[in-house]
Formats: sequence, C-alpha cells, structure tokens
Amino acid sequence: MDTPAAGADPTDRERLAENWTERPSLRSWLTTVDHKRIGRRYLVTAGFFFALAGISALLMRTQLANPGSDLLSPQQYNQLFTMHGTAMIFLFATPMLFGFGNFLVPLMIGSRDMAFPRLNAFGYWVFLFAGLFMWASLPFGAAPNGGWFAYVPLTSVQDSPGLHLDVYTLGLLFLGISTTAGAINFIVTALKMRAPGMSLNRMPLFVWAIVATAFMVIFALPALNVDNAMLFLDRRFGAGFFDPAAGGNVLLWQHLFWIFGHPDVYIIVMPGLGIVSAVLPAFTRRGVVGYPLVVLAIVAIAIISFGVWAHHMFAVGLPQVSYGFFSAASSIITIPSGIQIFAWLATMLLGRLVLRTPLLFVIGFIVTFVLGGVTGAMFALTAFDQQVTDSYFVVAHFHYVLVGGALFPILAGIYYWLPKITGRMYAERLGRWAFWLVFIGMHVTFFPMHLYGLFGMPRRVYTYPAGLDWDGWNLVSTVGAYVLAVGLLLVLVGVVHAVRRGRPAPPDPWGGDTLEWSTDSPPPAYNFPVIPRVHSLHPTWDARTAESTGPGATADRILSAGRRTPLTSELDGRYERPVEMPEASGKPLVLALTLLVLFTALLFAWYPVAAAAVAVVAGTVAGWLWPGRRAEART
Ligand code: HEM
Ligand SMILES: [Cu+2]
Repeated sequence: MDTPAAGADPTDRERLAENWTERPSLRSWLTTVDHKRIGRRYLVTAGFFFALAGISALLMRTQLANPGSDLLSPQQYNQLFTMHGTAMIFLFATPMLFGFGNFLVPLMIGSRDMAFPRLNAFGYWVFLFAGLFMWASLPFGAAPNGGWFAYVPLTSVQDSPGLHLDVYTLGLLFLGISTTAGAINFIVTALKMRAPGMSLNRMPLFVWAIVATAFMVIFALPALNVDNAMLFLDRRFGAGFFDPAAGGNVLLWQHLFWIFGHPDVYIIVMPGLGIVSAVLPAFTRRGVVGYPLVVLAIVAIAIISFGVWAHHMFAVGLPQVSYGFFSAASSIITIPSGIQIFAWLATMLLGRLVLRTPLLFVIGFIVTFVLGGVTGAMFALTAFDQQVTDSYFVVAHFHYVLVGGALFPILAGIYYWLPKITGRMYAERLGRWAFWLVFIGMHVTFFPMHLYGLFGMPRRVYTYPAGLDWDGWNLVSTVGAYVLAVGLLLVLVGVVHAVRRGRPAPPDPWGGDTLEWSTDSPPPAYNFPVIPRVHSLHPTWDARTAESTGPGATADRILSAGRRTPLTSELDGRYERPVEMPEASGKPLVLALTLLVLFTALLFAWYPVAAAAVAVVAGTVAGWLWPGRRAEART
C-alpha cells in the first residue's frame, strides 16, 4: 500500500516536518521528547541490562556445571543471582515492554505523540540512571545479595550489613518513579489520543494489554514502594517495622512484597501476550478470534492477579482458611489465561500460516508458556507447593513462564517491528537460526531443572556435593545456557546486520492490520501527515482508512500549524479538539539527574546533600509546571 498522504499537500508536509523534526545535535539528543526516539532508547537500554543479567546467568551456570567448583565465592554467587533476578524483572522485562509501548502505542492509535512527552523523556532518564545506580554496585562487591524478593529478617541490617540492601531499596524506589510515570502516560494516551472513530472496542489488543498493565502498575507498585521505604528506614534508622522486638512484623514484608509481586508477574507477561495478539493477524491473515473475549480476559487477569499473592507464602504458616482461598483464586486465574491461548490457537487454525521468524517465536511462546502454566497450576495446590518450594523445580517453573511469556514475545516483537523501527528488513535465515538455538537452548537449560528440583536440589546454592544425582543434569543445563546465549547473540547480529545492510523496508512489509503499518518505515517525526479516521477493528485492512487520509481530508486532521494532534473522547473516540504538544526540553534530564544525586546521597548517608537535592527537585518541578504563555493561547 502506498503512503496515504494525498490529503496533505506539500506545504502541509513541509510545515509538519518543520514543526516536529528535531535536528540531529547533542542538544536535541539530550532534550528530545519524541516518543519514537524515547521508545528506541528504552529498547536499547533494556537490551543492555539484559546482556548484563545474561552474563551473570552464564557465570552462575558455569559455576554450577560441576559439583564442588570454585569459580565463584558464595558472596559473589549471592550478588549474581540477586542482580540477575532483579535486573531481569525490573530493568529488562518491564522497560523493554514499555519501550515497545512507547514506540507503538501512539502509532497504533493514530496519534502524533504520547499524552505527556516530557514526562515520557523524564521516565526514560530515570530508568537509565536507576539501572546504572544498581549495576554500578556490582564491581565494588556491594550489589544487592538478598534475592530478588529480599526477605526480612535475612535482609535486616544485623544479618546483612553493608550497602547491599540499601542499593536494592533505594534503586527500586528510584526506578519506581519511572515506571509510575510511564504507566500514567500510557493510560491517558490510550484514553484521550486515539484517532477519531477508534472507539474503545476498536482499540488494538496490544494497546489494551498496555493499558491493563499500566493500571496494574498503578495499583501494585505502591505496595513495593512502601515496603522498600520501610526496609530502608528499618536498616538506617532502626524504625522497627519488620522487627518483632520493636512491635513490628516479619511477615509484613512478604505480604506487601507479593501484593506487588504477583501482579508484577502479569505486568511482565501481559504486554508479552499483547505482542502475540499483534503479531498473529499479520502471519495468519486474519484477526484474532474472539476479540471481546480476549479483552475481557485481559481485564479479568488484571483484577484477579491482585487476589492470589499468598500462593508465594504457602510455606510460612498462614491461617488454614486462607490456604483454601488463595489456592482457589490461583486456580481460577488460569481460566482467562486459557481463553487467550485458545483464541490464539483458533486464530492459527482458521488462518493461513506464514511461517516467518516472528511467528516462530510466537509458536515457541505458546509451547513454553503452556508448560510453565502447567507447573504453575501444580503450585496452586498447597500440598504440592510445600513439597517443592525453594527447590530448582520452582526455578524451572518461573523461567518457563518468564522466558516463555516475556522473552519469546519480546523477540517476536523485535523481528516483527524491526522494519518499522529501523526502516530496514532483517535476514530471514539468520532469524530462523536464532529462533531454533534460542528455543532448543531454553528447553535444554530449564527442563532438567524440573528433575533435579524434584531430586531435592535447593535453589540459590553456589555449589553442591557430587553423588546426589544432580551432577549430570546440571551439566546439561549449563550446556543449554551456552546454546541459548549463542542464539541470543545471533539475534543481536541480525539486528546490527539489518541496520547496516538490510534492504529498505516498505511501509507495510507483513500486511499488518494496525495503524502503524499505514505510515512510512520508519515513520516521519509527526507520525501521520493526516490523522486517519478509523472505521473498524483492522484499520489498515480497511479501504476507508486510506480514503480518510486522501483528498478531501479536512484541516482538523492535518493540523500543520504548530505541533498539534487531536484529542478524542474516552469511549467513542469522538473528535473533541486539537491540542498543542510540548517542544523539546532539558528539564526532564535535569530533574532525573537531580534525583540521581538525591538517591546517591541517601545511599552514602550524605543527608545535607540529599536535602539540597530535594530543594533542586522542587525548583525544577515548579519551573516545569509553571504555566507558560502557550497555555493561554489555546483555543
Ligand atoms: C536467558 C537465560 C537465563 C538463564 C541461563 C538464567 C539462569 C538463572 C540462574 C542460574 C538462576 C539462579 C538460580 C539459583 O541459584 O537459585 C536464575 C534465577 C532467576 N532468574 Fe534467570 N535465567 C535466564 C533468564 C531469565 C529471564 C528472562 C528472567 C526474567 C524475565 C529471569 C528471572 C530470574 C529470577 C527472577 C531469578 C531468581 C533470582 C532469585 O533467586 O532471587 N531469568 N536464573
Ligand atoms: Cu504468584
């Protein structure tokens, strides 16, 4: 399909380009508010943190290849598994998916940017600094070492002196600012910025998944923030929230952590499921079966995921009746997940399969995620859970869910949207090789963990004695991890190769159904010369969409004066009025840097510096929010 620009004449396009394009310079690099640049940065930075977490995993697997090995000390092993888990969850999975969201949500809903572009830039800088803040502790031997869920009393200052856990609590509080800002931005963007005609029941499934995720973040993250703030106060000032001797409660940590932590599993997996629903139509040549049911399933998961947290605590001695409740709730949540799986299977059965790399990763996702779901349903039964808790069986389970539910969809998304993001096609053969190595490597690494887990091998041990039936299988896992690593390297090679040598991508190489495929690859700074009018669930397959941007498109959808994009109503997507979007600004970076100073000062107990940083933060926020001249000029 050719570029649907006929409705905007050359003068319009010139003015749009002038108003939206940022000239390449150091200054614009530091001040950009373009959601596409920010989205790309999220993807690259999260990819970098993934590499660090992956190298940590390889080190651990090398240590565990044989019994009694001494490549790593127990202290190093503790820091590596904690940083691996914490980084995979907080610095890779969520930010990577937010990166896709940032790049794609405005394009998929036919808008020219996110609702709050400067907040978006701020969120990225905070993410970058918080990630560096946490990783920087590792070379000093001061990285978090209490596991990714940092249970007290092990993490109290008596049992874990040093900065380790302060890096954890402060790092996650810092990062939480970014995640919260991003979530608010996604919700407002999806509700107010959709192209005219895109009523809620025409919103792409990927956008639904991002919105549901954002709501989960808003409700779940405060529990983690409070938990971390209390732990910091306990450790630094003896506040005693988790200290029974001071009237505190040890289990309070676990409850608050998992009130966040279980929804967080879905915060990670849900956008992955959204990617799957976005990729399938292009490679099955039909819409996802049962759109309303899939939307209901997404919403149901978002709600039920808040009622299952105690299944992570079946071994701590809860009141008997709560076992029944949490066991039942944990079983019920498999139903909406199952609905989505059946919707995808039906889509594949009824469609015409085009077996390209993105679809291979989707199939790999279904196989792996379903296996992870099966062991998950086993844990929902309290008696079984109590037998295998804290064994490698659990490690096997959650890697099936997380590698299956997040990594595979992310890889599918990388191949699927690479042409849109970079304007270049990837090499298909290289993609297939990467898929098979990643898929085989994943199962060779993690399947044996079910076995040696059942044979009694506990998680989080830095070594083990020979002769317990664990040796051979551990070696298999390690070999698998290296195969997986080679596969992931091939993904990287593929991306670099595409950017350097790939052939130029047409606007719509796959025949996708959502709006991002109706504009150029890569999209111009203003995304759409004419904001399309949407008439159905699959706008790019609908001739009326192209018509709506052709000759006769009205000025209220071209908006070439200034940086403007339309606002629409939340439910029906009725045109309300154009809004002026902010220009590039240095304040987001300044604010994020000041926060970095604040958290570093708190870490090293330089309280006067921290107080000064708070004052600068307040000043910058005030300057940022001060009503400018433009606010009055709005019509
Ligand atoms: C890519 C290949 C991966 C390998 C080879 C790998 C390997 C490992 C190993 C060896 C451990 C430590 C087990 C122990 O000593 O108890 C571990 C723990 C963990 N991994 Fe991975 N992993 C991989 C990917 C991922 C991904 C993609 C995620 C999440 C998105 C993830 C999340 C975790 C978590 C949360 C832990 C638990 C850390 C803790 O016990 O506190 N891993 N992984
Ligand atoms: Cu859970």
